[in-house]
Amino acid sequence: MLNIYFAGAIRGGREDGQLYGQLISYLKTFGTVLTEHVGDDGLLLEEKSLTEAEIFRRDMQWLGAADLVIAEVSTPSLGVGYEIGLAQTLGKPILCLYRPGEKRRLSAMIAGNPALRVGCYSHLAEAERLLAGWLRQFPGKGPALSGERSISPLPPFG
Ligand code: 6IA
Repeated sequence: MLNIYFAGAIRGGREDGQLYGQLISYLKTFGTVLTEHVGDDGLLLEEKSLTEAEIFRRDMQWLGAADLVIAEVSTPSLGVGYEIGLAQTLGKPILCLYRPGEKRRLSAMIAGNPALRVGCYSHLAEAERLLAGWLRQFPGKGPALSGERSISPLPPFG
């Protein structure tokens, strides 16, 4: 089963929080989403019992364990940008999802980065199609199976 690291803005702004939750629900049919709290304000509240250092350490461990990273980048976020940069250094396959808007333009550090796949969309169904198409290249795709947990090696990305 795939271990998926989903990144989305938290302190960058929660305007898309519900959308993250919908994307995460969809991603859960492909594997384990390590960062479910990003799309769930209830779970985020529970994070308040953790120190900032504990959150950082745990997220970095999850990022290291992830098979791939999906980042919703429509709401600019320092944390998401940091995670994308680190994921690239770690050699993780990365898909960025972006809703073009009139007020905001995507950072050139993302839009101009040849190591990233940026998928533009305007509706949830479109984002789901992008995700399904991108995830097709990875073994372990498809609905999560109960029982034994096995992680297959990834094909080279590019
Ligand atoms: O700079 P941002 O806060 O927008 O960064 C968001 C990104 O950093 C997400 O993709 C998360 O993976 C990670 N991140 C930032 N803050 C947290 C957090 N608690 N819990 C988990 N992951 C985080 C923040 C404080 C909470 C008590 C509301």
